[in-house]
Amino acid sequence: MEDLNNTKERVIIAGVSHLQPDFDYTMEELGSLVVANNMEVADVIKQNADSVSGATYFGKGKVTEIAEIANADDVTTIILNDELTPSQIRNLEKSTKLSFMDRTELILQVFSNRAHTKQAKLQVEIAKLQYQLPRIHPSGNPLDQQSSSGGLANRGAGETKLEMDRRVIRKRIDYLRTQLKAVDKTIDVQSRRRTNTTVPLVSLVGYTNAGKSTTMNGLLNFNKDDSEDRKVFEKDMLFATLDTSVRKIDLEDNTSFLLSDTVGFVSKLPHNLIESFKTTLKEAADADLLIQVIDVSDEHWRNMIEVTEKTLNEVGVKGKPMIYAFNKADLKPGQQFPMIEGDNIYYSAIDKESIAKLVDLIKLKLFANYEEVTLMIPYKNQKIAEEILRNTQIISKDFTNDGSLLTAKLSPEQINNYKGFVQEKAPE
Ligand SMILES: Nc1nc2c(ncn2[C@@H]2O[C@H](COP(=O)(O)OP(=O)(O)OP(=O)(O)O)[C@@H](O)[C@H]2O)c(=O)[nH]1
Ligand SMILES: [Mg+2]
Repeated sequence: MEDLNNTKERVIIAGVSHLQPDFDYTMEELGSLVVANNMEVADVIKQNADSVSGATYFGKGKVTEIAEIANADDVTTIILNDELTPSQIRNLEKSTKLSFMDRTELILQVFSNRAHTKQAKLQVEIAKLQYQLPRIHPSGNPLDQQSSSGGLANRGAGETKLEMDRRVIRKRIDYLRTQLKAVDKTIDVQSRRRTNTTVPLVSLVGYTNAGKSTTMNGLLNFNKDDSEDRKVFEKDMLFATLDTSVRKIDLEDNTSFLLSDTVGFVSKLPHNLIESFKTTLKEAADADLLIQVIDVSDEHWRNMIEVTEKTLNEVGVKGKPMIYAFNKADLKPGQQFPMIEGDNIYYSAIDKESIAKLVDLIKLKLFANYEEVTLMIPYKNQKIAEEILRNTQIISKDFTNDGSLLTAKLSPEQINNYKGFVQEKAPE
């Protein structure tokens, strides 16, 4: 969202190192998340300590220092690099009179601002309520307005206000889950599984801002009948994409595949959020091939691969064939591109030649187990002949007295589907 009035809230970001090897990097990223949430970083405070304090996250001296710096900077909000316990936040707020927001809440806010589709909105709201559930307390809880409408009379005997508030939140989560299920179902029905099972699915995955959507648009451009309205949204900001888009890419040789673009990852992505986004990531789980897009011009790219693979594991996406697509090679001095090395490609999503090379690699990976077979399809099965002509790479066709004689490259699944018509397989 653009801020036209330029009245961004200034905040301080702060964190304890507690033996995290990538501490500095996660702090830098916290700064980017702050910017993504339309706020401004006024100061950065770090504490080097092997562990966090159970009561206040920071050590005592640091808490005093934070209060002083905030005062001098004229800042009232501190953003923390980890997810804190509800009591840690309360203790910090009590002793400093400042307000504290942890990394989880910040990420939830960014997602909340970015959510446009009904599915994304529901997913984010569920994750937000789950985050709030253990954190509400009788004073100043977020659902005061809703819960007060029932009035005292509606409360069960002995039920405290806190219990009632929690009950209201749980009910709301249940309600939203039912809604989400209905939306997911509609989307699933629209998905390729119902309409076309023979076209392989390729999923773009990776860190946020790596260039997944730009890569998708590059591949759409490459498509033989490209049209503007099939493009997806790409922008230099964290979490530009929150939902999944699937597009069919038709290649010149009559092969095609479905391509999906989805939400990106970030380190310490809240568990609740990952849970709620599982359905969004379903396309990746169903994919025949994953393209992990990596911003190779960012010095932290190794870290980003690690986070991406850890998150994919968490949502149960394991052991899939993968292309490592090192993007933004144009921004890395001295990096040769486009260049393929095994399963790796160095490329730039905004460079046509790069996209052509990427297509080569996709084809190599995707159609590696395809075989050339000859089929004789009697004219009474004309529909099947049409299906093959439409969906596969045809090597030769001949319309004989007995029927259509087609030689085509088929997947093992297709060969099985049409096995009654297969005449011979080409020699290995
Ligand atoms: N110079 C250069 N810029 C690129 C390249 N690929 C992507 N970008 C830019 O990087 C920014 C992020 O690109 P997106 O495609 O939106 O990234 P994404 O991975 O979809 O990000 P999220 O949807 O936020 O997860 C945009 O400003 C793109 O124009 C590239 O190869 N070279
Ligand atoms: Mg995107």
